[in-house]
Amino acid sequence: PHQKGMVIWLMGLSGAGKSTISNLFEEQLNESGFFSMQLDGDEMRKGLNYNLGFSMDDRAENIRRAAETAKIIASNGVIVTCSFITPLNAHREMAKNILGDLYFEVFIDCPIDVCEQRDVKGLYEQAHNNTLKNFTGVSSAFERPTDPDLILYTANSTVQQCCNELHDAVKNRITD
Ligand code: GGZ
Ligand code: DAT
Repeated sequence: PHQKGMVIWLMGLSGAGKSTISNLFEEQLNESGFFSMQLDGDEMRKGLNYNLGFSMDDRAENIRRAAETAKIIASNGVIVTCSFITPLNAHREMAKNILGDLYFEVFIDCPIDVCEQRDVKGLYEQAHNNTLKNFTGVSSAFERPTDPDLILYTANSTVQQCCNELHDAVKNRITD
């Protein structure tokens, strides 16, 4: 089958499961012969976006650059999975405006107390100690998305179940 490019935009709190789902999804796409790539906040902030922090203006610029980068890649027929917190509705609207028909919005939904219990990188503890400022969900806003294309609940389902749901939701869009 002929592959079509698209951008799967995963958003949600730190620790919700964006990177974990993106990693398994990409692996499974590539195993089935699709060509996919991942972009994520952590990686982009080490390179292209090294000069950006976590003020709302910097987050907006981080997301703008990520969306423009994803657009270039997806326009070449690649399935791009983007993992960014994307905390505000305004950020989501910007990504959608940049990406147009390429854009597919997925809310990785997980209660904050579960993210805090996971505390994958110890950042919630630092945020509560106030050694890390402007931390999403603790000391910086996260607006619940109002109209995502798909919601994946990670608190009571496995990574594999989430990837299956994601695959079902996009399978008609990645081939022509
Ligand atoms: C939120 C922060 C912060 C603050 C560092 N607030 O769990 P992680 O580590 O890997 O994911 C978080 C990542 C968020 O970057 P994004 O580019 O996705 O954010 S945004 O879309 O809002 O631009 C976390 C780490 O960076 N991190 N400090 N203050 N997350
Ligand atoms: P994020 O990239 O959103 O910051 P992460 O992928 O680094 O989050 O961490 C998510 C943690 O949650 C990781 O330890 C795996 C665990 N987890 C449990 N169930 C999950 C699911 N259904 N989907 C994704 N991650 C899950």
